Amino acid sequence: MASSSSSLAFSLSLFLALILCFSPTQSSKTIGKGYRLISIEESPDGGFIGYLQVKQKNKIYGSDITTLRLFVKHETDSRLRVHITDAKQQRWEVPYNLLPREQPPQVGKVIGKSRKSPITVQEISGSELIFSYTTDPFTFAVKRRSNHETLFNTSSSLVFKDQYLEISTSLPKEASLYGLGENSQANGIKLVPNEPYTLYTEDVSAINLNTDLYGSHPMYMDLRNVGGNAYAHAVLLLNSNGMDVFYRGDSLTYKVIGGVFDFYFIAGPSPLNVVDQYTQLIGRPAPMPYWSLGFHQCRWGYHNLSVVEDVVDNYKKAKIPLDVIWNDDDHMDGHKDFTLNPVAYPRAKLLAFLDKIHKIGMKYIVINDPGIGVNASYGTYQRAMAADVFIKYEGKPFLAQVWPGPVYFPDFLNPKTVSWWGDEIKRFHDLVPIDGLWIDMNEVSNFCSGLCTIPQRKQCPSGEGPGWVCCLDCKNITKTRWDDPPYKINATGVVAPVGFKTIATSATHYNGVREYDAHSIYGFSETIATHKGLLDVKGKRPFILSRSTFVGSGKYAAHWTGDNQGTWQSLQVSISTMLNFGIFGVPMVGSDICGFYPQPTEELCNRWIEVGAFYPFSRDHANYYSPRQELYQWDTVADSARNALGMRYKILPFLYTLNYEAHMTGAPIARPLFFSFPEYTECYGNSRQFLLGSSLMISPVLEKGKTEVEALFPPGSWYHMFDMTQAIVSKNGKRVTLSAPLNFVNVHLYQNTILPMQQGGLISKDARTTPFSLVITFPAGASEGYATGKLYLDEDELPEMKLGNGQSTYVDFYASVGNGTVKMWSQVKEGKFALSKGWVIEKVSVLGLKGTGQASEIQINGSPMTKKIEVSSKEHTYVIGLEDEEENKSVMVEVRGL
Ligand code: MIG
Repeated sequence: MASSSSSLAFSLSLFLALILCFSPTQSSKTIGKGYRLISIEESPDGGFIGYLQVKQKNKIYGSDITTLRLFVKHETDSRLRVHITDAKQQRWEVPYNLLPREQPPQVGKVIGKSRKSPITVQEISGSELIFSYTTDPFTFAVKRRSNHETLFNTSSSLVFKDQYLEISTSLPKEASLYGLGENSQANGIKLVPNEPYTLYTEDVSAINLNTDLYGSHPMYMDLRNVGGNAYAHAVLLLNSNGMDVFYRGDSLTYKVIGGVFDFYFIAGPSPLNVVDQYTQLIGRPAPMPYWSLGFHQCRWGYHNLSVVEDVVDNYKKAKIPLDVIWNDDDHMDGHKDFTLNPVAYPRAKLLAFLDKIHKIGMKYIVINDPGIGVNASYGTYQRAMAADVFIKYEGKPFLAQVWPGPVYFPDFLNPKTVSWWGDEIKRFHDLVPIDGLWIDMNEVSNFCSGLCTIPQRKQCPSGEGPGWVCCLDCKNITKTRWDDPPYKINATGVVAPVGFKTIATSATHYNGVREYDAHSIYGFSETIATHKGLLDVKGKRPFILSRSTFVGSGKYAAHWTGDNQGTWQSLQVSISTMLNFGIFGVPMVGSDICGFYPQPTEELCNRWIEVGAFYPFSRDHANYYSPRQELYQWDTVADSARNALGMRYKILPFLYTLNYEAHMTGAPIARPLFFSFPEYTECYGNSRQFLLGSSLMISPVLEKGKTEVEALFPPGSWYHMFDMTQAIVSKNGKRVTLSAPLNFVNVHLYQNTILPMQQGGLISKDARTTPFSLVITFPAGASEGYATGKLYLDEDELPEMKLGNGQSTYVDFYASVGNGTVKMWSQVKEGKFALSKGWVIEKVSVLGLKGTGQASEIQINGSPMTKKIEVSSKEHTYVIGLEDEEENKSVMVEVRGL
């Protein structure tokens, strides 16, 4: 069973080793006596520069760096940076060209005059975050000004060696932590003390719980309820080297095998403020084309084009929405990137097929792996060799093996590679007009470990089946301290040395950069190059799906959570991984719906599409060896899909507006409940429900045999999306058992909301042209209330997503009820675009009104409204046309006499 079996076996043993060897007390004693602060003063750029002297050297994990340079700067009102590095020599840092940010002053020259500072506690105040420190030993703390809480406090000593950095903070017991991934967290999003959190990108299947997976995001959000008020902040350790983060409940310790300490403290104080400030630093999430919010069907093993055509037909027949059809590597010739298999995917036929689906607005995406087949007659390889783009080992391209057999890996840190890659994308696009690219195996994954050569006699197979077994002649490389670092990450280091099934860590990138340092940014650098390539070729908003991610990947790509299983546990875990990626600034995320391997039961697939229909990125994908699992394969699943995806296609304008919000402010599309209810501690760890935006709550069934679900309802009124006359009123927050028959998913809309909807359809392009409706929710039965909502619309394939280009419209909707009158008005920015498209609001539904009151008069912009289609006791529906709307004028709807 292809890669899953190898990674499964490996991962199971890794898992066991973790259980056996990880203990919470492991090396919790610090090594050495830390550093003494010998001077500190203001630097010309408004920061502070200090120097630290080691107090007592030792040789554990290498020798200490004698003098460190401390740089502290309040970069913004809400962001404090604490950067510690070798005072004399430049060390490896996440490249500033990949992740643009302020540069700290150069090391090597002492800025200003050194002077002895008084040996007391000192403070450097910014606005909301205060940096305080002690001098001997040097420790520092970060405090929140407004409530005097200590957010970070490195009371124990600092360790700084070439290949081992350690620092700890204490934590109060009310801190609840989220983040530190990529990791499948069986216990949900809230971090659990004494579980290992290791960050190093690896091709380890996502079914492995609590182990490092494909991406590295050394960031956590800390949410605390202090005396009834919630405060959230975040801590990013911007470092791409492998690390273990030990969270013990009352403390957190970083053990990092290289780079520098580059901490960013993000003040919040709300969870939404945190992601806003965080993505301001690391890059705002990418705008997504409208169609990418539609449903996607993929699988590994669509053996030829007819199968693909058949899948598209069957979706249509079953009346299940489908926007995008995907190919895994089946379209390739011998698994080589940028090629077509002439027999299974003959070009002329493929072009005809694409022409047909493009005409109706459907899209086509294919996979692409970083490994370039070593094959003298392969054009991509020839051009790569000519441009000298590969990662090297001892001066020669580093040899690895992936699906095509022997491969070399492009070095995306090299600008020449980026140009070559762009050219390959262009050539491929000329061959096949793809709409996006799926970049897989970019951790980077290698079937072999160590230094390999192509065996003389043996033929190295390519392809499925035994293709994933390493067939090269390889030997371990242990000769350098990069291959065998003194401190082993993975909590134990016993099972997965840093070069295991990837590039040898002593291999070199552009400018002599070591794989040891750059390993976890491989996927990130490939993502940036792919984004540039697609944008240059198509001139349209790129869609990229990447398996490996790093801090900042969300600016370019969507992410799926990798190889899961058709099990209830994988379904459950998918929610926490998705929610974490929202916090990481990668809001376009989802898991393989119905599971990658092995196949789901029919019941599970029903439940999965009911969750997956609300993933920001919604795609059914399966392994080569899995039976077919398209949604139409079972009648019950088809039914569930029509219900759940039917709802998704009606709320597409809302999802698209969330995409816009994400792009503007970093706000996740799918959010943990605490984003909207941070004061309500009951919901802090909740990973069985989630919100889309601030107010649409999904409460799915996640267990076998259940037709009911117990759901938490934070305080307020919640309206049933599939039957708007039903509401759940939760005064102080409560758990409610909801009925959930097999084909039904519970989705509730919170009070105070104006939700823009359309009428749905089978392809987003069609759904997009249907009339709009607005649902206004007031607190149930309240005589007074308000509601707000927003809507963003644009020409969705423009590279940028913004106002001001004449091809977008933004509307803020407001409504209030009071004195027996409902008022609704809006503020339209650049309404011309929406009007030019003929987009109108046809219907407004008002939920939560008291009594059965017939409205005596309804006004729009002061004039009486003519058509009234439905007034029931709980739902008041009116038809409203907004055609006469003038640029930037408000539209006012008034309902009187209730
Ligand atoms: O070694 O391209 O996670 O989604 O179907 C397996 C084949 C390579 C791993 C991806 C999976 C994809 C598969 N790939």
